[in-house]
Parts: sequence; C-alpha cells; structure tokens
Amino acid sequence: MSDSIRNKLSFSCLSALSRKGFVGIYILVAAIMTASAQAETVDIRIATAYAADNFQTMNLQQFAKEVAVVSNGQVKMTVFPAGSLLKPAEIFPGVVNEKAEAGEVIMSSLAKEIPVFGLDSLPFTVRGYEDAHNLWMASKIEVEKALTKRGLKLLYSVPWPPQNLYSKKPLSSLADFKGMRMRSYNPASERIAELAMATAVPVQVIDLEKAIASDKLDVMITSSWTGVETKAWSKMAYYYQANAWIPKNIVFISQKVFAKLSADTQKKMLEAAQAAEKRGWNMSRDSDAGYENQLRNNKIKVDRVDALLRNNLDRLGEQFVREWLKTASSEEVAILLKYTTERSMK
Ligand code: PCA
Repeated sequence: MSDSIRNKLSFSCLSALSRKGFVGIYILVAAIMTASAQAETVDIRIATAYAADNFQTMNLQQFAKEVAVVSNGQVKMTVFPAGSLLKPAEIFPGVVNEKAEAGEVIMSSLAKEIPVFGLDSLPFTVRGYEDAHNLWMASKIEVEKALTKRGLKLLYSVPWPPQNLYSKKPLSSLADFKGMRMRSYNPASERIAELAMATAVPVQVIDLEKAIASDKLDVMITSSWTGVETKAWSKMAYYYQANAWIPKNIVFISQKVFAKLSADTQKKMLEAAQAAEKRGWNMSRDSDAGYENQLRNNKIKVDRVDALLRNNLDRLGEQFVREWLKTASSEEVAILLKYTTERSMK
C-alpha cells in the first residue's frame, strides 16, 4: 500500500471515528441535558379543602396550568381538592411539615394561632370589596411575615363573597338566635354564636351539605357560593345580607420548594400568582349576584337585615372588635388604624 493511499485511509478512518465520536458525545450531552432537565422538574402538590368546581379551586387550577406553561413543564402543580390530600385542618401544618408542597386555606380559620389572620374576619369592618381590598393592602406585609416565619411563601389571596346569614326561621333581632344551632368555621363565627347565645356547631365546608340536609343547623354565616354549593335550600328558607366580613383564602408554597426553582421560574410563578389574585377577586365579585339569584330560584327569601337586627349585629361587632383589640399586637392595631384612617379619608 502506497503511503498516499495509507494516509488517505487513515484520514478517512480517523474522520469516521471522530464523526462517530462526535455523535457519541452529542448523544451523551443530550442524555445529560435530558437527565438534568428531568431532575429539575419540580412536582408541587397543592392541598385545598374546597371542591373542584368552586371558583377558588377553578382559579387555583388555572394558576397551576399557567405555571406549567410558563415554566415549560418544569413545574408540575397538581391540585388536590376537597381535602383529598390533607384534611382541611391539616393543610396549613401539613405544608409547614412538608406533607404537601403548597396549600390553600381560609386565613381566618387560623386566627388563634396567627392573630394577624384574625383581622380578616373582624365583623362588620369592611363594607364591600373595595374596603376588603384596602384591608388586604394594609395587612399583606404582616401576613407575608407570619408565613415567612413558618417557612412558607405567599403566592396569592382571593376573597369569598360577603358572609351573610342563612336561617331556617325569620330573624328580626339578636334574641332570635338564642338556643339556635349555629354553624362555625373560624374563631369569629364561634365567638359570634356565643355572643348571640346560640350553640356553635363546627362544620367544615366539605361536610356542610350533609349537616344542613340532616337538620343539624338552624343558622349559619357563609357566602352565596357556599349556600348554593351546599344546597342550603334543603332546610334554610331565609338569607339576610348581613355582610359580616369578606374573608380571604391564601395560597402558599413551602419556601424550601420555592428555593429549588430557578430565579426565572420563581419570577414567572409569582407573575402567574399575581394574575390569579386579580382574576380571583373578579370571579368572587362578579359571581355573587348570580349566586344570590340561584338562592332565590330555589325559594330562599333573600333580604336585607331589618333595622333592629342590624343595630344588634353592629353592637355585637363592636364588642367583638373591643375584645380583639385587647389581645391584638401593636402591628395588628397599626394595620386596623391604617385601614380605618384611609377609609375615613375617602
Ligand atoms: N365558604 C367557606 C368559607 C367562606 C365561604 O364563603 C365556608 O363556608 O366554610
């Protein structure tokens, strides 16, 4: 074999080899990239107490979907509705203790453990959504601090429609509540039952339809939405627009889990959360009247509160706030002051 032929052969062998080598390296790099992309996929289970077709949960689902899209599938958020991952009372401690990566709870249910959350259900303190939003703006920083202390990060917060009174019998003064079985779902509704000389009956929303239908309750405070979802008309005949409070759910994630995401994904998740907050406030506000109509269509008498009962409720609310002020921290009082001062200037 001539040298030139030998050279040619060895060159083509070498280049074939190096092509093979290149392909090999390419495959190797691609495999590493895929593996690391797979390793970066973060699964986030979100626990909520509310039913899949509730507006809060539908909004949460959409948030989860949007996060999947903006993170190019790297973050997979799965919503577990109706207490299917953690029972309602276990959701908050469950995320703190890493039994789920994220959760949604109604803030005021934790008013005893986290006093600043109690601001959210001070009776008759907000007159409507605008007030509720101002209260949220005044309290958000302290709520975030309370979550940070527990290793959690706030994603967003959305209110339920105003909390109104459902009753089997007509209500015209506070005296009518005496001895009634009144459903409670947070310390505020529990204390109101006590102050009204009713008996507080704690019932989580997932058990509420059954509790009403099986005649365990005479009166309850909740939203138009929850009244429709629980077919309150099975026993309740009256609905009074008492506007007790406009309580908010918060959606939060474990800080540890959040820290696993790239800075870009974190930013995108927070943007999607902001959009969810805005969308949720609109869903809540815009659906309330329609849900009250559904109550009417099912023969519940929807009415305003009569003057005497209004007066009684307002006094009761004042007593509640006086009690709250005795136990509130200076930060909480400052929030209330900020909110009431700004409100009085409008
Ligand atoms: N529905 C939930 C929370 C507030 C509301 O409107 C409930 O009744 O438990």
